[in-house]
Amino acid sequence: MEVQSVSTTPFDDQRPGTSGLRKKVRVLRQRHYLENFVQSVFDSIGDFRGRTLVVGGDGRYYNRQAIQTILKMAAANGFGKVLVGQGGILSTPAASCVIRKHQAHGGLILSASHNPGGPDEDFGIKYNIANGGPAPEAVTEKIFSRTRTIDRYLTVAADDVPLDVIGACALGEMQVEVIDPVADYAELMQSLFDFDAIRRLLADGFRMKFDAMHAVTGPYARVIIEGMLGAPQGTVMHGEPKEDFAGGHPDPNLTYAKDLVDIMFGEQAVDFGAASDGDGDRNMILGRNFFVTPSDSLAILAANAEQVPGYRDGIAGIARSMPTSAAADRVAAALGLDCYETPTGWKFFGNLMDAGKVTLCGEESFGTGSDHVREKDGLWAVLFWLNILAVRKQSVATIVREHWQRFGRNYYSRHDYEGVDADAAAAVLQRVRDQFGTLPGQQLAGRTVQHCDDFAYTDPVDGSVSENQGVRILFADGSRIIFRLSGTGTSGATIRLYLESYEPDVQKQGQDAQQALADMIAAADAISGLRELTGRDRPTVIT
Ligand code: VG1
Ligand code: CO
Repeated sequence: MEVQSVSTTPFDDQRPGTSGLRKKVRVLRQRHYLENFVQSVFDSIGDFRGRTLVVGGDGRYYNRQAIQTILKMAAANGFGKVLVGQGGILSTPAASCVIRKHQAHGGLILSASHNPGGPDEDFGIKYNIANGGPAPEAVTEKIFSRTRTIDRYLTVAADDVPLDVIGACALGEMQVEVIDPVADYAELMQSLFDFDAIRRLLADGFRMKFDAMHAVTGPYARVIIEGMLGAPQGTVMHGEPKEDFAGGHPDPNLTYAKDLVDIMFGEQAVDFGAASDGDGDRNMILGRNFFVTPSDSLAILAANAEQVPGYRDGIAGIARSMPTSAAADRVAAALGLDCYETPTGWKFFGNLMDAGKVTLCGEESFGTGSDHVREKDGLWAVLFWLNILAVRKQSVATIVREHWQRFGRNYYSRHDYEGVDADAAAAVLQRVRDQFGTLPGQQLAGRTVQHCDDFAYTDPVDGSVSENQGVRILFADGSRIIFRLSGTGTSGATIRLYLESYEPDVQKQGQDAQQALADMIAAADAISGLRELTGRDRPTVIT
């Protein structure tokens, strides 16, 4: 089969963001656009001749077409083999698992995660390295600089590869193996959690619902939760992956996972509810009439890890992204473990896990995971909770309240202002920055400002430095106000305002978070001029 070298010219703005390149489908479908990016990846990842590449996606619109393009380019560029999920499906954590298990050179994951899908919506592509995790900044910068000089890409003229039947076929010199997208992942989950105990819990009348949001986790949850763990059929809601997520927004939060939230806060509430996002790496955990914040969830998993077989021998350390609440820090301190604070995005956790410094990681944005893979993992978090529930035999709410009693409660909220004018968004952050010199020592929201900065991170393993990762106002009592611009949006800018205050007094732990944080919210607006500069009078989404 003849390799063709197709001449091309660079596109503007192919810089990978928080997790890869995310664009509107109509942008990605421009002639040569996807090819340019894929070839730029291949030109930036070292010698892969004869080695294996993993390819799969969340099943959204354009997934299959993109995979066919990638397979032909992989063959032309000299990969030995591509492992591709049946039907083009691989959740992000499953892709990470497959890369590691089969010692692949890396993988291409096709997803725009929690962003909507369809011809007028979003698509994305991300490269993961041999450890199964997102490419670190050194690699994404190399890819980006290659996109600016690229002048040719390599492909082969061939028929499309059938993706729906498990088995192998040849594409030129390269082998394409269509694999069961669930099998390797399910086996890994079984090795970590006490499936017998969870099976008994479910057989004893414990009721749960899992909302796959018409996205990638449907097949995984059906096999694992309804199949292996024996939950009744219908436990998995919206379990059929759809190219447009049935018109929904596959983001597992209180706003978008509405059907599940209605059940869990209504008269039909069951003992446990959970949801995952478009590509299966996020999770939301609910009890009967009860929402567990992702920051608390990380802290609770860490505090209960010894009850789970995969973590019985203890955890090495904990890492959280900077905007995530400090609830996990308190658990780490109590257990005598190190706790690391990284910039937003999973790529920063990989080095820490590879070096054996941390076992559990989490982000406030509904992401939790461990060193079993190098991505955050939605179903893993759900199974971790089920394992704890099976051992402790208490309700979700009781487990969380007992945690607050012991460690104190970190009141926490994130306010997102989506689709804001980019200049206005930059001006909001700049206005806060301009006060860095005068704020420390001042009283704000009844607290003393201690320190302000632009968060910067020096990787403790490789020494690389990442600057400008969020504007922070830190208070003497541990409270925080943080402003950050999103790196995953595809239209306009998104301002994220993160608010946190610490409450050790059990008597005061029962408030609504928005009420408990009301002074902080008002102070954040006063200092930044957010409403005035953006013309918005309220956030788009509050979590
Ligand atoms: C958001 C979240 C971040 C997460 C990222 C990818 O990024 O805040 O915590 O790692 O999405 O998640 P940003 O730059 O928009 O704040 V996923 O599930 O979209 O891969
Ligand atoms: Co995701």
